Amino acid sequence: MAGCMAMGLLFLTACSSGTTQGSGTDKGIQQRVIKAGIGLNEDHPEGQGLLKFKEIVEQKSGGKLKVQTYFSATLGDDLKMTEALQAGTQEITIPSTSPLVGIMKEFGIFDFPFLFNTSEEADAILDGPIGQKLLEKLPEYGLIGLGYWENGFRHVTNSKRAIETADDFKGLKLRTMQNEVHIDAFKELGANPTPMPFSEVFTALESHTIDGQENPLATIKSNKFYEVQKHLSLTKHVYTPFVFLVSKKFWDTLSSEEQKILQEAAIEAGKYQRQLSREEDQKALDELKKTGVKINEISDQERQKMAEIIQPVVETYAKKFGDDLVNELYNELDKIRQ
Ligand code: KDG
Repeated sequence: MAGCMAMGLLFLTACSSGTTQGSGTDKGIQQRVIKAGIGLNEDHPEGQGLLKFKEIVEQKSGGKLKVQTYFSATLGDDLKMTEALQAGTQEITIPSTSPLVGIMKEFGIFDFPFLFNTSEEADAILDGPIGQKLLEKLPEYGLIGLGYWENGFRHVTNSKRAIETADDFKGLKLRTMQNEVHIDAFKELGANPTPMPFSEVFTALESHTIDGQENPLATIKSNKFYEVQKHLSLTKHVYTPFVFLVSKKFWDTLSSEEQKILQEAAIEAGKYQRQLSREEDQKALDELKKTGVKINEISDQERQKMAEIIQPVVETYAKKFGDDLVNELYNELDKIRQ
C-alpha cells in the first residue's frame, strides 16, 4: 500500500478498489496474456493510448505480462466487451461511459449535454471525488475501473443540412450511443434518435438508414465518416469520457505486484492519451476542412437555446441518478470554475 500512497488520488483509489475487492496475492509476476479490446481504430488517440499501455506493462513486467491488442471492435462493441469482462472471458476494455448506463446508471451524469466547457473541467471532475466514487462502485458489477481516458467533445454530422439552430435538428434520423439521456435529449430537440452499436454506424450512414451521427472529430476522421456525410456542425453538445475497465474475475487472480503494474500503466498511458486526444482534436479539424464535408460553427446563443430545450431531460435524469450525486457534481463544477 505504501507504493500506492505516493501516486496521488487516482492511483490511491485504484489501489483501494483492488484492496477492498480482495487484494492481490503475493505470487510475484506470472507469464500472462491479457486481451485488451476497443471499438475504435489503432490510429485513433484511444488506439495509440492502448499501445502505450501495452508498452508500459510489458516493460514494467520484464515481458512476462503480454498485452494482446484488438482494435476496431474486432472483439465486439463497448457493451459486448464489457459483458465479456464481467464473464471473465476478456481482460480489458476502454469503453465510453455512455453505453454503460445499463450496467451502472450513475455513469449517466456525464451524459448531461453541455455539462463541461473544457477538457480540463472534465479532468477535474473525473479525477476528483465524483469520478472516483463511480469507479469504486464498479466492483459490484464485476468490473474494476483504473481511471478515465478522453473520448472528447462530440459534434453532429449529417447528410441533410447544416445544423445552425435548434430547429435544424427537427426530423433528422441521428444515430446515438445506447444511452437514454442522449436519446431523450435528441427527441426533445425534435430529432429521431436511433441507438446502435458503433461498428454499424458507417454502413448505416452509407446506406442512408440514418441521416447522421455524433462523435468527436478524431473519430469522424479516423472512421472516415466524412466520406458519407455532407455536413459537420460543431455542436460540442456533450463530452464523453472513456473508462479503463479490467475484469474483476481476472483482477482477483493477480498478485499485488501485477495489479500495481496495470494500475500505474493505465494512469501513465491515460495522461499520454488525453494529451494526444487534445492535439488530435485540432489536427482532425484541419484535415476535415480539406475533405468535401461542409463545416459550420454554432453561436453561443444557439447553443444556449439548445441547452434550455434539453433542460427538462436533465432534470428528469438528475432524479433518476440521485439528486445528491448530481448536486455534488454541480457544486464541484462551481468550485472548479471559481
Ligand atoms: O472504443 C470506444 C468506442 O467503441 C466507442 O465508445 C466510440 O464514442 C463512441 C461511440 O459513438 O460509440
